[in-house]
Amino acid sequence: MAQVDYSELIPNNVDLASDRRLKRALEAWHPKFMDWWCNYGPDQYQDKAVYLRTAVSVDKDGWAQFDHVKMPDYRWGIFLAEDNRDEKTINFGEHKGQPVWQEVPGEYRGPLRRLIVTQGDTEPASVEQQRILAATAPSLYDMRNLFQVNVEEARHLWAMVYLLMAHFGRDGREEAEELLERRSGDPDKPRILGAFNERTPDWLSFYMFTYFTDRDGKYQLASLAESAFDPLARTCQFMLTEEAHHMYVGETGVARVIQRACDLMREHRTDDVRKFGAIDLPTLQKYVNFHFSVSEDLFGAEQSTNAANYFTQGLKGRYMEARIKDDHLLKDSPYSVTDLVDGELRQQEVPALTAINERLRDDYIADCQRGVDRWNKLIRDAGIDFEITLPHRAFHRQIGVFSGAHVTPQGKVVDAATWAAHEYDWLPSPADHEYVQSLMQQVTEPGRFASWIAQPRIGINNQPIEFPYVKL
Ligand code: BYC
Ligand code: FE
Ligand code: FE
Repeated sequence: MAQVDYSELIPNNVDLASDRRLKRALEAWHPKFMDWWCNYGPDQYQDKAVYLRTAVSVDKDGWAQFDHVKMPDYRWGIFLAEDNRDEKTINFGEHKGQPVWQEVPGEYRGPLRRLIVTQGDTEPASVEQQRILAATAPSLYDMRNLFQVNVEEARHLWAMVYLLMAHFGRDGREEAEELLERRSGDPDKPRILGAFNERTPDWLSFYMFTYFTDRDGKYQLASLAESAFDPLARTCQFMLTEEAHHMYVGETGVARVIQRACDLMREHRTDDVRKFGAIDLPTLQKYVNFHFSVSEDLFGAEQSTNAANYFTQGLKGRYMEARIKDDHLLKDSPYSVTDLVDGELRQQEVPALTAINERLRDDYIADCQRGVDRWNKLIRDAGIDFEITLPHRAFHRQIGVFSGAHVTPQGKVVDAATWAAHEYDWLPSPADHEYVQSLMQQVTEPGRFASWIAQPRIGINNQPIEFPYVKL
């Protein structure tokens, strides 16, 4: 391979040029990453110019540069958020008040490596899940957003690989290789977390995924951004700037599907918008039920000693740890969790330390609800009597205390037969999937949109809606 100037090719603020060992490790990994990207990243369109945002530095001017680039030429950079505080100290846990760590303490090598690998694994997984969507993009604007999300998730993989290579020696290099070897949905070498082995077969699923599952990313990254291991904290802080756009794609995507349905309902005075090639609100509700419940699972068990240890050791904090008004040790604090006792859902006080996962899930659910409220406002403003709701947290769970139970979206525990009789009232049925799939026809004329989705209110980076976001 020709000599590559890595400090040029990989925009970074980690002084890559002067770290020869790290540079060598990345040089060995880079071609494997490119192989993965070309074979398991976006299918086709790799030779098309896409209007992408690239981060070339972490400051105000550098982190969002827009230009038409071909995806393989995207500059996947390595950035840590700047932190100018000289004496930054740990905010929580048994090391509270001590200086943050610039190197991995020997006793926490195992758990830190595991957290970084779990996080890192989700990033390429989501790219694999979204691989075939461009072929059915409802517009060039949407196709561009898909590719933007994909290149940034790949950058998040780079971010975690950087940490593994810079701080975990040979083990880290091996983990970096394995991150390229597991595959979403492959029974022999699946991705680590459940939601990342599900399929994302259509664009409604894509918007739901970026609304609900990328939002899990926001909360997990935010809690890792509190870590006493400072390089991890600062890496995650910077990743969060990109996460906002992914959730925007999800929230506005779902909103536009709702808008289209409402417009047709009003225009034709009917609930049956399928006749007009749109997605009816009850079907959309089922997709909400599915993606919300699958994403809730990503927070782990309601009560977890792993999570308690991560907190006490200072590895993973709570959402906005510094803003919480308590002792940040949680030795004797209680926290109220929903539990399943003798087949009934009950509130229980448990030690706050073991309820760290549940607390983060609570923050997440409240955040999910805010967007749902905005969707409902669109429906109300259209004069339509329908409300989208988040299902009960115990509904359709695979991880944690509710995983064996059958619970309705309203939070009623039912028997297996009742569940089976209603499953497809609550979750998308094969016929729903088939219907949504039947709508997925690619639209490539600039400024035009598929029948089932309204156009966005504004373009990307102040460009008009009919801008050639992808040059085909
Ligand atoms: N699937 O004690 P518990 C993102 C396992 S999304 C499969 O609760 P703990 C993104 C668990 O490993 C953000 N297994 O677990 C979004 C444990 O196994 P062992 C992703 C699961 O340790 C969109 C056992 O069950 N980042 O960035 O508290 C696009 C006991 O559970 C699952 C992170 O998740 C599951 N869902 O783990 C792109 C942050 N849940 O030890 C990107 C990193 C639990 O008994 N990860 N298990 O064999 C973590 O912080 C934690 O590992 C968990 C909870 C949140 C996953
Ligand atoms: Fe990500
Ligand atoms: Fe994301």
